[in-house]
Amino acid sequence: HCSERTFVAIKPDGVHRGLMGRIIARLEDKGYSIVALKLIKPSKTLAESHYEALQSKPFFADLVAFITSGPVCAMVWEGKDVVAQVRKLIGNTDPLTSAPGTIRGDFGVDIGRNIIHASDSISSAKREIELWFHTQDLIEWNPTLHEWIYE
Ligand code: YYY
Ligand code: MG
Repeated sequence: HCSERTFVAIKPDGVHRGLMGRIIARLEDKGYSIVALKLIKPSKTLAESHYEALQSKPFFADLVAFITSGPVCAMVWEGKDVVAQVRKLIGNTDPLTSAPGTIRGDFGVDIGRNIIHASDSISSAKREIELWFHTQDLIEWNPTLHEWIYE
């Protein structure tokens, strides 16, 4: 029940603004477990592959320049329905329409500085985890709190 995984990245604005700890705390507080974490200055190739579906968008070059400026806090999180639930926790793409209480709704103003990325489907999660991490860097562990989070 808790083997679903998602890729989450705190973007350079979130790292520069000192939001890493608070964002990680929100995901821990919800009941999800962290499987991998690294601070990385992504290459242009990595950023372009990550956002390959947006290649034709007018903001693509700015988006890639922003992400590659680094640092990015890249993570994998695990738990029941984690893909959809983390999308809910981060809020709408445009912080002006993301609900208060969401990460983007609480911490962001501008769509091009919306703090955080999270995979939008199970298939994109799989693709993004493989793109950002080696299999051996995904840590298998058994949080003892699971007994109090899952029935
Ligand atoms: O998945 P999500 O991040 O919520 O939105 P996407 O539509 O995948 O766009 C990725 C990324 O691109 C978004 O987080 C900010 C940026 N962006 C932008 O700068 N301007 C837009 N009009 C749309 C997206
Ligand atoms: Mg997206």
